[in-house]
Amino acid sequence: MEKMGFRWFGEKDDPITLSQIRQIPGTTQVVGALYDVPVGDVWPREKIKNLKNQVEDAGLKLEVIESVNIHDDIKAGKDGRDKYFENYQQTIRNLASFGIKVICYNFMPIFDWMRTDLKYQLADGSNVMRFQSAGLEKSPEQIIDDVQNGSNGYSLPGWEPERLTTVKGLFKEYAGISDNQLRDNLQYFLQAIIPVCEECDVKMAIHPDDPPRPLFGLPRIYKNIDDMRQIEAMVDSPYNGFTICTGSLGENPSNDIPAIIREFVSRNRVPFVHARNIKFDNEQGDFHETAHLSDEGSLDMYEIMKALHDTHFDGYIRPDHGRNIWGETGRPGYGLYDRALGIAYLNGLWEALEK
Ligand code: CS2
Ligand code: MN
Repeated sequence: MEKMGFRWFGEKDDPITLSQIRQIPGTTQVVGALYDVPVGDVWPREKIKNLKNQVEDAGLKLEVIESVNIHDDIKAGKDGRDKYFENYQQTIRNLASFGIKVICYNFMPIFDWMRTDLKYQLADGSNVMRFQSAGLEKSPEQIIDDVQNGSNGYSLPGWEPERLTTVKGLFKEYAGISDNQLRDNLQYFLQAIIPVCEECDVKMAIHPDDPPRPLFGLPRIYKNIDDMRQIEAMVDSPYNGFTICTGSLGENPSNDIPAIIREFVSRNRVPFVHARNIKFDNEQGDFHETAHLSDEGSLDMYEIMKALHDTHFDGYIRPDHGRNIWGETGRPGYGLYDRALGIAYLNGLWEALEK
């Protein structure tokens, strides 16, 4: 696939190098971000330029940013959010001037994805992330403390030790915010930034809630096809787009991913796809992550790729979380080897579809 990418966490934080990424066959794009700019601040041109140059010097392209995160004042609809809109608009302009075409973001209150186990061992000896609802009976505070004291070494995104004190306060700010209010806050944000996106030719691509179900009483608004239709209608523009994350949406067994792809790719609303598989552990929808292959998980990756092919998808795509294999110990879900195998597999399916 022409715009196959690989997520990279930057020189400082990622044990994987750009030259390793360059050697994954069929990979042309790096999906990157600045990790040292506080949420809500403008991304400085100089830093974007450095990242861009690094990626291009390695023989790769940087056209997708994941993520430019959204300040909680915007998500919670606080007074004073307007200054963050201006900052976000400026960040879009700065990114556009270095050739960025897509910005992935999410609108999950407080956290990014949530798992209860970052190092679950599969029968083959590899490690993956797992989600069990039983682990969630505890209060968020208790879970936060457990994660903080956990032995995994890595924290969940948004649960980093330096952020945890603020996080406890943030729960109060979201108390009583309904799904509808969160939707209004997203619409207000999109109305402020999409005109700038249109002007700069940068597409926004919202990432699904992961897992796509209510958590800790916090509102959640991108869980299924109905949510997507509501988000699509908020601002009628192809620049108001989606990241279709097959794993995240697939974590709800009633989401039909090929049908979602067929509907939204046909309407030109999908600039970015995350392709990965998961496997359900029981009827309650507890799941763990797996290798990308259909046979390894519960999702039919052939049908997913076929839906993309049939709808002439020509956006950006990347493998998502993989297993940690072959002795790898880095960031959960973001090792080199299994994601590289994922790329080879996805490109193989695509070549067969093309022929
Ligand atoms: C990613 C998300 O690691 C992942 O699962 O797909 O963290 C994603 O980067 C964000 O939700 C997008 O803002
Ligand atoms: Mn994803």
